[in-house]
Amino acid sequence: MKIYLNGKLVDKNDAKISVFDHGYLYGDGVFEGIRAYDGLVFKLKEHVDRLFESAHSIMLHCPLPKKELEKAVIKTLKKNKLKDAYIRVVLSRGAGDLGLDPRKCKGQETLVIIADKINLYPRELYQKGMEIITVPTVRNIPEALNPQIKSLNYLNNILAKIEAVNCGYQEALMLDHLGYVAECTGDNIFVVKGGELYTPPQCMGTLRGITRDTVLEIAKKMKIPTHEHVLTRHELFISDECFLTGTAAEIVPVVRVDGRTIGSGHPGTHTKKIMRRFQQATKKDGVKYTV
Ligand code: PXG
Repeated sequence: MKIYLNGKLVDKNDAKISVFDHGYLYGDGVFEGIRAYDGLVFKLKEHVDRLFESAHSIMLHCPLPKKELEKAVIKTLKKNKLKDAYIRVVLSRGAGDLGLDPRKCKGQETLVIIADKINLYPRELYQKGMEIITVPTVRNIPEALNPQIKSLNYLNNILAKIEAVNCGYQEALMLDHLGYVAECTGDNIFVVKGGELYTPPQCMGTLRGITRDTVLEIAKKMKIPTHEHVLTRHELFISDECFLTGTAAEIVPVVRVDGRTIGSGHPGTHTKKIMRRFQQATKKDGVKYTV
């Protein structure tokens, strides 16, 4: 496997960065998770735009302009001969000293691109649906660390994941500081009620997921009314259908929340239709390449 590291494609064993990198010392950096489907990088431009927005917000410079970064992603995929892949772009502050001050990172930022295979959950989970649980750890408040910044500091989400796993669940439902539904640890959440689709607005402690946006577009095309609206746990419990969206997980039906059965207890008809339409979208919305 070859890894893109600061302009070079190097062997996995040679892809090394400094222990003084502030990405490692403090989580001072940003990242993106992107997927390629059959030689097409899905929503590449949207992912690169979001990486630049996250970087801008933390005053972090990307050594490559957007178009060059897109090319670097494609180059990494081609080098690894991957038509289907999960791509991780990581941009960190680079090596500094043992202090927080980012001005001490005088050298180059660290830019890494990893292209690999990923299967987050077993296939049958997508047919049977998932059970999730609300965890005590609430999502970071936007005034402290805005969830729109896809930073390398994922402890908030990791703590939630640990709490879910400790209770025997694969995924955690995170609330915001006001007690409204925010999102899961690496996925946005949707419900269907009375044939209409609801998801929390991005201001409520949720990342504006690219899969989330894709699902909203798909639903509009399917003439399903969509609402970006605050949701309570009660509204999840009494929904007809529920599902999660994310680049890594794609679309995961949810059939139980905190022990409450959702709808029939099986993946819903709208959910299954949206899953099919999403699969079709992955075949056209992106940047093509050949291996
Ligand atoms: N919310 C959060 C907090 C995320 O980290 C999403 C929603 C979905 O966004 P996209 O743009 O991918 O539709 C994410 C996605 C994982 C994993 O292992 C997921 C993400 C990052 C790292 C790992 O599931 N981000």
